Amino acid sequence: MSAMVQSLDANQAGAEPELTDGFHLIIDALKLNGLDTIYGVPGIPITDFGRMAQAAGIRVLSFRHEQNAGYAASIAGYLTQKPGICLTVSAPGFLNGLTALAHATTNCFPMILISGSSEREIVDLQQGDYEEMDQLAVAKPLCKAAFRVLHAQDIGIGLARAIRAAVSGRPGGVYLDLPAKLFGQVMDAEAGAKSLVKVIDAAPAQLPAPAAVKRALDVLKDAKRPLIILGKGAAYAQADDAIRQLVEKSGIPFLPMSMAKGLLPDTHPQCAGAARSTVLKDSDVVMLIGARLNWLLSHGKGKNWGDAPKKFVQIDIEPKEMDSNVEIVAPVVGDIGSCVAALVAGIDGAWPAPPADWTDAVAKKREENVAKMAPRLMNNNVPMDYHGALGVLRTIIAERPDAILINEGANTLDLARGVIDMYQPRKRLDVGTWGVMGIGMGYAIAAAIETGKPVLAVEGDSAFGFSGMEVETICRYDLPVCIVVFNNNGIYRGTDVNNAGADPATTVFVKDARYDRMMEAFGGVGVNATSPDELKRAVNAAMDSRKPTLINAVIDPTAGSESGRIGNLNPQSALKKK
Ligand code: OXT
Ligand code: ADP
Ligand code: MG
Repeated sequence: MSAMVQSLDANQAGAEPELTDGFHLIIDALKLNGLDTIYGVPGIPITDFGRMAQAAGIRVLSFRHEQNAGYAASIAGYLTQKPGICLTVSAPGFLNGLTALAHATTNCFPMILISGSSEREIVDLQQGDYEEMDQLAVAKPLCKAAFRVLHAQDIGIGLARAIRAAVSGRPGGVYLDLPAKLFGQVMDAEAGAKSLVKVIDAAPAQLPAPAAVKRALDVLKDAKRPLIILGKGAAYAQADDAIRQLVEKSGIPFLPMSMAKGLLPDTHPQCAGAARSTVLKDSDVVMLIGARLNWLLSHGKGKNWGDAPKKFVQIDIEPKEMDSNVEIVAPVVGDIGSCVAALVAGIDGAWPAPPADWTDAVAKKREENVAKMAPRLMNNNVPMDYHGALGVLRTIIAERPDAILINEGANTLDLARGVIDMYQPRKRLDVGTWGVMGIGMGYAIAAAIETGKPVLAVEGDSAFGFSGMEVETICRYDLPVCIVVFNNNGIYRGTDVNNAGADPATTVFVKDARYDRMMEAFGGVGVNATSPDELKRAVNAAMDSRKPTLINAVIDPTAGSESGRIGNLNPQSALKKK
């Protein structure tokens, strides 16, 4: 306020200093920090801000629902190591974006949710303002940090704090609350420019302690059956060469978590992706790189890990991650690039190759599983089963390894993860730590925008429904996105029956729906594919033309299983068991 009064006084004195306002300061602060893309939905109080940002050269992608814009921002953060920006209106728009902010935090993706908010004085007295909500308080428990800016002169510092919080240490989601009044606040332009902050070294290298590196190398060197698990933190870190060197110099088999597939090619001779159960069960030393021992790794214990005693080595930027589920005998805390480089430096010519009986056993299991799957991928059944349809997509990705694959669903997710080999880092984007449905179209849009590469989104029909309206967004921006909806008439299977009444069962949808027509409604290409051959032709045409395309892939409704490969997580009904 004082800055505004000063500039008015100066005006009266005839000096006519140039003025700026909250709108322009936010735009300038974003641009100064290289944040040139915003994903959001316009409305009070941010409509003009979106227009002005666009006029100032920021790319503003306008979505149909904030959750999808938020997922787009979250994956933009993952792909670029810069916080993805999501912009929403107050209360309901903010809440719609919040799921994605929590998702970003859970997955360790840097993102900033910027929401306009209502008048503080009225909100705090709960006097019923337009879209009244204490958004800062609501956001706080769901993100890494939350800030509110009340004065135009604090915009620079506010954004700097948000950027640092999002990308430093373990990345995550940050909330930035901008009350409506802030946008119109006026201040002296020169003072405003000076108040902006260009964040220097936003994610500083965090070097591991030499003793921690030596301890890890000693444990690895003594291993008889070592294993490296690569997680999406390793992919995020963009330390691709160092990781490849570590794997190849050490000779240790590696298991990629879902989004780490392609960090080294799935066809690499040391890849144990197709021998997952064996390597988890039989390994004696496991080094985790950017992967948590959460539910996706059965918390590092139990029958999936077998009876053989295990030692865990863990590389992570977050010290509190160590010992979160089981004892970590050699914690290496630091950024993955620095930690892996330090380990590589410690692997010299005298490094013992892992015993051949171990690497041979892993290779044998892998070959067995690959051979078992191969004939299933070549079937030309009509209606298609998952393997027939996925076999086609596997070949297409092998031929187009720089395409980005988005994947969600239950069977559609779990089977695609196993079937479709990945060849390059950060090309497979999926449901992540929460197994969340709804990331599909937001991820597809951001992947196309951030990388310029063609995108193939492989979607269960249920999964697609969570963000399906964004096909209009894809058409509006004319993005090179090909969506394949695995249409099996429902969640897991399309065959469930409700014997208790006229309503359909809870897991089934309208039978034989034509999702391809949704795309046609907005001017994109729609194809109904009933056989693997038709599917192949349609996907290749879409990838070549880069035209927005939706292929309704008709899948046998009996082909899937309940909850895909995680049916064991469903609580069993005690009554059913009796
Ligand atoms: O070693 P073994 O012998 O065991 O073999 C393994 C590998 O070695 C081998 N393999 C290979 N063999 C040959 N060749 C190759 N290349 C190869 N690669 C691997 O294959 C096996 C299996 O390997 P995998 O997959 O690596 O191993 P596994 O044991 O499965 O791994 C365990 C996990 C836990 C790591 C893995 O399963 C995993 O990552 N799972 C993630 C599961 C997940 O997140 N699922 C999504 C959630 S399900 C459910 O919640 C759904 N909902 C509810 C809902 C959600 N989620 N969100 C919201 C907001 N609201 C509601 C809903 C609504 S799913 C869903 C919709 C479902 O319906 P859709 O229509 O969308 O989808 P359809 O099911 O298709 O109808
Ligand atoms: P996945 O689901 O693939 O197993 P997780 O999301 O569980 O992977 O784990 C990612 C881990 O990577 C997190 O513990 C996070 O702290 C860590 N991480 C993210 N970025 C870095 C980085 N640059 N350096 C070190 N660790 C990182
Ligand atoms: Mg389905």
